[in-house]
Amino acid sequence: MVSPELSHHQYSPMAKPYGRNRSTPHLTDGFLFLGGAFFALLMVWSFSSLFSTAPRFESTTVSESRAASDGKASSTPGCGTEGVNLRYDPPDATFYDDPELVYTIEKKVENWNEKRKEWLKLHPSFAAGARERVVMVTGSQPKACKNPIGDHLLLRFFKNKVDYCRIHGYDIFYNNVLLHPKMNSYWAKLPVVKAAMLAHPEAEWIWWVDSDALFTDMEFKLPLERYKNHNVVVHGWPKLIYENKSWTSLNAGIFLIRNCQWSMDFMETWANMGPISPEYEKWGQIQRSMFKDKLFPESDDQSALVYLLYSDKEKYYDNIYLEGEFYFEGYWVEILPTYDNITEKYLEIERGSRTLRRRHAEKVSEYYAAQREPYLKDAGNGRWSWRRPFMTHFTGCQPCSGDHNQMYSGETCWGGMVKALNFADNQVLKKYGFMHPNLRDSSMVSPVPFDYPDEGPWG
Ligand SMILES: *[C@@H]1O[C@H](CO)[C@@H](O)[C@H](O)[C@H]1NC(C)=O
Ligand SMILES: *[C@@H]1O[C@H](CO)[C@@H](O)[C@H](O)[C@H]1NC(C)=O
Ligand SMILES: [Mn+2]
Repeated sequence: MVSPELSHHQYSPMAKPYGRNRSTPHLTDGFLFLGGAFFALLMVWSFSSLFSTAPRFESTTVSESRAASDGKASSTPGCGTEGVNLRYDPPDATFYDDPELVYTIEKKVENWNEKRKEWLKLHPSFAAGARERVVMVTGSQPKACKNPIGDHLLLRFFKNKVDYCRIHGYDIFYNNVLLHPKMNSYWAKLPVVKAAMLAHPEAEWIWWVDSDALFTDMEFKLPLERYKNHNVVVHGWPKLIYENKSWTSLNAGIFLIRNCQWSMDFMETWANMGPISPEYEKWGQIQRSMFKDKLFPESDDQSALVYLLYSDKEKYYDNIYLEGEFYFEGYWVEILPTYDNITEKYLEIERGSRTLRRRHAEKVSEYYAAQREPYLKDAGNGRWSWRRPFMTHFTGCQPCSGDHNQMYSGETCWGGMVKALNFADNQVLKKYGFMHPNLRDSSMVSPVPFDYPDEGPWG
């Protein structure tokens, strides 16, 4: 069950001029994939159930009584779930009332676009911001981690995702059960993503993020506009798929998938190269013969995805956006050495901007992110850039099982994670008036002194 022992080359993106999609990738080195510890993944912990409706949706309570009758939004709809009516579900039949509908990965869902549309029509307060709405899905295995610090690390990785979602108004679902007994390890995410699509007809995108990946730029937002003609977005490089035929030509640990019928069909095809398939063994052999750099015999989700892109380019290449312009996820070994200089660069920017030094409520963080953008126009993206890397992925480190790839020492992995987590946490803690003065020391915090601006209304 422990997954494949991996050792292979790693690729990754280089900065690329903005704007063009999927032209030639500049790669250099990159990422690994994962392996082990993924046995299971997943789990749950829906935020909304924990904090119930009160704190997040305050604005809706005011005019709820007025809005409840027709499900209209009670305030301006955003791209998140603010301004929606959480207390309205009309008696009209929807796909949820269809006894034939099942959530499991083996059974087809048909006419999903129509069903979703119908549901949105009956829930107009959700319809308004639906095109931009994202639900993040992540998780880990059902059992305690074997690595003694594994559960602590997973908690911090999860906290990081919660922070990111809170700042940007996204919902998040954490799953820690195996939804299909055969779909374990790296295959476990597929049944969860499918279930999340059905559970969230209000969301246009489901965003799967591995438990070993974290946001290291809390301000960056996905350029969803760029993906408007695509149904799946994954970090990858066409040249490595079509010329090198490498199983690490993309990374399946983080992906966006549009909540639509195409994606339902795609998930079915994808999942059918996994352990639920009677042909599972055969798929492993096919992958191995096709990808010379794949060293383990079992069919895996990432090779399966590369296989689909390679063998049926016509069908998949136009639908799957291979994002190579920024760190949609990035290989931690490449990113780790850059945090210190980046921290310094950002401080330098802030020293020159009264606006960026101004204290503010966490809720308005996106405003300040936009104010910072002009200062980052020369920063580049991806490799060699001094922009904060969007996501750092601890591929091969296996925080939960501890069965890290032998290419790295455990200390390198755990120390790297602590540094990355604190680098990210500083961006959050600052809004609460504190910071980690030393990225290697998680327990130490200092208050952030009030930084008097030189002039202006609050000086
Ligand atoms: C991909 O293939 C080309 C030519 O076949 C080779 O020069 C290059 O090094 C390969 N890239 C990687 C990352 O393996
Ligand atoms: C950080 O900046 C210093 C000084 O500019 C430079 O010498 C060093 O190579 C940089 N380190 C990294 C990892 O980019
Ligand atoms: Mn991973």
